[in-house]
Amino acid sequence: MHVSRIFVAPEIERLIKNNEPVVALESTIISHGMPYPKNVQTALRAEEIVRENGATPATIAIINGIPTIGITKEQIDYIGKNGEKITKASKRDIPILIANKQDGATTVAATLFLASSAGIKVFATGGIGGVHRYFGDIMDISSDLDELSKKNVAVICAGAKSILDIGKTLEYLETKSIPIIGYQTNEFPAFFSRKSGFKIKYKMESPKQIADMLKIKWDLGIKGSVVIANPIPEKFDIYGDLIASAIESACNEAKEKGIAGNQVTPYLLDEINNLTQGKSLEANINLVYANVKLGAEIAREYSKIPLC
Ligand code: PSU
Ligand code: MN
Repeated sequence: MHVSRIFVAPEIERLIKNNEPVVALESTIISHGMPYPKNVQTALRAEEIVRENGATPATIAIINGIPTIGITKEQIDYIGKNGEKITKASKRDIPILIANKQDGATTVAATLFLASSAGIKVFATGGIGGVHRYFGDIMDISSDLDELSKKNVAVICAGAKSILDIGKTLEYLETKSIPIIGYQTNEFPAFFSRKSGFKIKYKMESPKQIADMLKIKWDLGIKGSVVIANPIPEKFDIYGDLIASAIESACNEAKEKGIAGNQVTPYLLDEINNLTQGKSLEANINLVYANVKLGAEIAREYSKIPLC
């Protein structure tokens, strides 16, 4: 597929054309979500897990002004090494980075936009952005939520962290008609923990059941994503107080220091990692692995459904 101003790696292009399973992966998680070198190791291992589960990964980033679907291992390393020096690119940043021939690590919103332009149907990540805490004072709603309502690409995530206002985030998703499916659960997961206290209406047991529903939704012309909420594997769940107090003090500190805009999430992730002595990073890495595995399984099932 030749999409104007977007480069799709030839392997990925061929697979999409043949309706073979491809899983999109984002790159802000590499540049801003984790420290080097674990960010690069995680991104490469995530790609391997997708392959081990019968699909092909397409990590997405803007390289030298070219939105690229399926960056190379060397490019993953480059983004990871340069970390926060690379622009965190949401959808609104894309045309500017192209015009300026700059690099960009794509957020969920930007990755959704680019994956969808290339014809990819499944995207796996760690966590989506949402409505931030203190919404009354600071109107911070991630553009991830808006893009989720526009693109026919399923997003597998481990729910939303309680650095966000989970209740308001769920309400916003409802307003935007974005279905939320709990993978083998009726509770919306809170990223580092399997439980958030918020129930979700629909639970599905298998990748096939999810793939069939996606096909029905998009056949009907109901535009937009479906959020597939996959709880962190039990073994890595950070229960109760440890994570709650780390999140609480990180959020207060960010507010006191006046951290704002798109710097909030990276700042909090780093601070929470320090406060939990690395436990939250381990959790983050392992929930990503679980999500990309489920993403590969869903993409495989989706590609088995006859096109019509
Ligand atoms: N949550 C994480 N790690 C991340 C992000 C979210 O646990 O790296 C990134 C994703 O790329 C997401 C973005 O799309 O942060 C949301 O940022 P903002 O709230 O500024 O829209
Ligand atoms: Mn924001």
